[in-house]
Amino acid sequence: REDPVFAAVDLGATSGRVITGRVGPGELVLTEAHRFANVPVRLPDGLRWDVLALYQGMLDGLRAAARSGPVASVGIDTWAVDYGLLDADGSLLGMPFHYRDDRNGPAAAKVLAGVGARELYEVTGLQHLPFNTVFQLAAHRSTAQWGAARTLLLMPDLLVYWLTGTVGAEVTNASTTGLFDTRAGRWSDALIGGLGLERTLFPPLREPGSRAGTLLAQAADFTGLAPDTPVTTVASHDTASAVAAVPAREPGFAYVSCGTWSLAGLELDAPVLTEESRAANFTNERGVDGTVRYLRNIMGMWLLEECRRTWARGGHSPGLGALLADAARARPFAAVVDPDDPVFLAPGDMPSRIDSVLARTGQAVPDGPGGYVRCVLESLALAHRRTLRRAAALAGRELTHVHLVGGGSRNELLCRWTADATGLPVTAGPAEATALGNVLLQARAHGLVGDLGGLRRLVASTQELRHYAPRGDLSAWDRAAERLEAARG
Ligand code: LRH
Repeated sequence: REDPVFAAVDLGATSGRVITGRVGPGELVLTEAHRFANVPVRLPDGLRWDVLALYQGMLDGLRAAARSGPVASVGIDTWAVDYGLLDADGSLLGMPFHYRDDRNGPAAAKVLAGVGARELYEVTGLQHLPFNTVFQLAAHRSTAQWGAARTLLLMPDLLVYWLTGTVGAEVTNASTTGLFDTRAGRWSDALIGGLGLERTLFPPLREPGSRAGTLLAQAADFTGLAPDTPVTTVASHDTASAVAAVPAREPGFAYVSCGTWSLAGLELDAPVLTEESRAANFTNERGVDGTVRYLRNIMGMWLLEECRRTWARGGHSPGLGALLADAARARPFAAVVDPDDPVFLAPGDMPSRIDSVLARTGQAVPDGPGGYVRCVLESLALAHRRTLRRAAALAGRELTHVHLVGGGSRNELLCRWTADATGLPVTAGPAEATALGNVLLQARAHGLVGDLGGLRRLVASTQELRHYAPRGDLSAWDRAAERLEAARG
């Protein structure tokens, strides 16, 4: 008998993919069945996700997966915080907003004037990001649509609903809404009520590993998957799936899940809800098996991706390989920026924004694209260092080793400079940590792998990893870090 195959639907901010994973004793093999672009659309009333294209891309991918052999189950993960609203008939009301839409800042200020940032943090343990669901809802409430809304579904839950007809809220992702009580592990009735939201908008919670349902006939017909194929609830927040697949052999590791965002932090047993932690803007998002993802968002490869899009619009599109080679040759520490600067959040001309931050902080602008890429990657390495050190201090832990997972782990300069800047050994890979976490949670639900430790050992023993020992001059990074702190003010 062949080992079973699980289909992971993994939607990221710039692309979606359907990946199949074959899991057996000592075996974990991923195959990409289908990849498609995720292109947000700017409507007159805001930046939206093209959720129909995403759904169709998912169906096409599942059909490709079905052609390669029997599929034991399907699991879906996406980015966090964003949602669709259903009316009383279960129909989607409008296209979901993109978290980078700029309606959220003013709405956040309004919510905080009512609840208070401290109180919000004590309950939710969530870092302040202007796009947390709680703030998006405050903006959404003033629309005509709102009166018709009966159910809120986070992005992966919406896709599960279209696939199975069942409604639920997966917990790792629910923990990013700003309406989830992190200690109790439930929706916070007090916050929901206090903000004047209908409690019935929020569906019952689902734990990773449970069964969400089976395919609706139309989805089975289109994809060619068996009609009784289960859709398994995975850690539907992509970052939670990625952290579940960190190839750590021991507990106590630090991680950076690096894609469009860099999510840098630790895995803890219990949340850290102190005032220092709030002031440092660390989040306590829920991981698999009741773990806490104690981390902070860093602007990540978005800075580089958006630079490349800007250059491409100007008719200049050097390949990534050439850009990185130029960056490796560019002058070290010529310019550093704080990736957390809110000016970088919205889509747009990133090189000009970097220029404006450099002007504000009295630094010269880089010399050509390679210089910008060097600036971005060194700045990210410094942000990884600052965030991991701060996480360890706030959680009372020691840093010994960093795992860098996700697409960014393919970027050798970023891995090397993260090792050099932190002075810690870095293990890079797997690049497909999120899809692996998705597959493994399904496999576990089917009795194939053991606890989180066992699952991670399987990743460590089957996936290709690279190791970076810190080298060179830590004091040069110390000086660059001081410059950055001074520029932050
Ligand atoms: C990464 C991610 C991150 C969230 C952001 C919205 O893809 O899920 O964890 O903060 O997207």
